[in-house]
Amino acid sequence: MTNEFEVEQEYDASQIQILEGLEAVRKRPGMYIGSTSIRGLHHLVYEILDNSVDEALAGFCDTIVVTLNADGSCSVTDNGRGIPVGIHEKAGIPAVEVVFTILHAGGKFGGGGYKVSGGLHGVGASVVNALSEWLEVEIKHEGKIYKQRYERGKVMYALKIVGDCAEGESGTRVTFFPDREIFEETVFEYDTLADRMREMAFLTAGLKIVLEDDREEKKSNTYHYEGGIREFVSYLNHSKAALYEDVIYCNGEKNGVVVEVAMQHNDAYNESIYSFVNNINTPEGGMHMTGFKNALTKVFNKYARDNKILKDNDTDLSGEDIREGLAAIISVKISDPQFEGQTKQKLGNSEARTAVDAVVTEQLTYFLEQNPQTARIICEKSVQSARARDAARKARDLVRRKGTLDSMNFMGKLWDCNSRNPAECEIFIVEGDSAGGSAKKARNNSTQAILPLRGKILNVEKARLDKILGNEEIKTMISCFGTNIHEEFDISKLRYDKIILMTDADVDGAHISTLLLTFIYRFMPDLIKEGHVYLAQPPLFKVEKGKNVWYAYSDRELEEIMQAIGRDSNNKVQRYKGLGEMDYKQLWETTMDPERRVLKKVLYDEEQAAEIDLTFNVLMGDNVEPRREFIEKNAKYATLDIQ
Ligand code: TTJ
Repeated sequence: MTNEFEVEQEYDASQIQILEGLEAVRKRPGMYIGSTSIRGLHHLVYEILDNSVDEALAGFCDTIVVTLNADGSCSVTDNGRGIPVGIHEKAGIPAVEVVFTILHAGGKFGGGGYKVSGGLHGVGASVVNALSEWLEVEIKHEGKIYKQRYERGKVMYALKIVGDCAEGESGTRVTFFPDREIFEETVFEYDTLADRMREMAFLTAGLKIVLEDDREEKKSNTYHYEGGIREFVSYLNHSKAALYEDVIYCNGEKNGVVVEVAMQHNDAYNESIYSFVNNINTPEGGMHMTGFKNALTKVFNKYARDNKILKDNDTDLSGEDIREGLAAIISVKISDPQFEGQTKQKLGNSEARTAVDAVVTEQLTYFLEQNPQTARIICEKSVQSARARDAARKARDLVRRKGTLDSMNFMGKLWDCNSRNPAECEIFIVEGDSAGGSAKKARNNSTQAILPLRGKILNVEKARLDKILGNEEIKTMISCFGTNIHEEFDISKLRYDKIILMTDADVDGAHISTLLLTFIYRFMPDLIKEGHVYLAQPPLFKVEKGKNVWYAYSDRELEEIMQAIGRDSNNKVQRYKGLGEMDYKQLWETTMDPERRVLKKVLYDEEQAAEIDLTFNVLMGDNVEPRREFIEKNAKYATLDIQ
């Protein structure tokens, strides 16, 4: 039986091989797109989008429209040459059918160029097809509109002409509906896709990418940056105060590697440096990042000495000093990228180090000679950073010599646990002495340590290292965790498997948690990336009826309890204002007992690295305006705590 789409399909050996290939994808989707979570769902979009971006990089497309359709499908439309519709000489079927039905047959027709698609996760459009309930491709080419439809990878009908278009018009549109049998979640997240569209547009100067949401909440954003990564750096610095007007830009090609670098210092103290290969984010850095850092240190030290900013007996500026407050994007295009590292997100090609080092050395040297004022500003900031780092080192040494950074200092503050096996230990960072006292009484002292915080900790986003290391609460946490910080960080020294922030369920408690997360993110980010940081979830309400007690952790849960037990008069509902209102038994059973408590794990999505960095700075940094904008934009997600 066939419907209007299906035709009686003769399956010869090649078709059977095609179906077996796509079946393999459906059997083990995680092997092809990493996971079937929301991240895997979004990778379907990136996989299709990358093909259109390749067409833009080849110079034949300048506009891509990504549409989240009301029916739950996603369309990607470009104005490129259009996927070829001619018969593929080896396969004996149209080239476009090869792209969508034969595994890894993607890539670009014709060699050369720097493919974005087929990169790190580049599995080819056929994988998207196999994991879609249906997929339709429409191509405008030489006055005709071609169309083909597939269902779970199976061809529904041969490529056919369905209409006419203007002679000179060309392009490709792919619409796919993710398979609900495969994906846990099939509702696309607009903001997540928007972040990647913005990043892709920054990385591809001149390319216009439009993201449209035609579902309930209709909206659209256009990302178009003629300045490319120079505008990316300005975006990274938009919530900070730049130290000089220009964004420093270097670009060139060396031994087949296309190099683009943009950088600008701001008045903050952390580095925001992101690297890409063929528009693919490389959070673990690699050879291109090494080449950049080598060139920067070499060029600025030479400039500082030649211009007597560094005296003969001064020690060299360190890379960290020069990169303090630096926002930078390193983008290289290379025809055969080798990905290494723990998550295969580190560039291994040594020619990229040579190329980036050469291009940046040559062009940065020229820029500094042409812009002595800017050069001096950067060198002097680096010298100040070196002095602050020395002061911090002296503070650390002094503190260590006084024995207050070793196991003695935090004895007065930390109620440690008896076990010395980090895998079973956890430390509660508790707001306030009264909650700290309850937590100490409540805890299992074999595996649970308690560190009470006296008041709000320093906002490290606005402070320099020497001041931060002079702060008692900060020093104590560094000592308690055991890993040290920054380049001396060693996760194997972590003394607790779980670092649990336990603060009041009110605005002040949220603020303290945010200050703590800022400190951990800026000084020991791998604690978050490796999944060691959690937020305790104390109850919001206690409901008593007769001898029975219930705890509610949200307004919705309170509602459910009230409906379940009835709302008669002898119900007593207590809204907890803080942890201190619970006695230690209640604190144990509701918030600390591993058998009964709920913890929120703080997650870190590498694909959102730049956005996370920016968000911390917007929320915790000096500039009020970007924070106000952020709050206005996100207020709808907040659950207001009206006292
Ligand atoms: C390659 O060079 C020959 C002419 O066709 C070029 C090409 O493949 N262009 C192209 C492919 N433009 N857009 C695509 C494409 C677009 C989407 C949305 C999805 C896929 C798989 C390919």
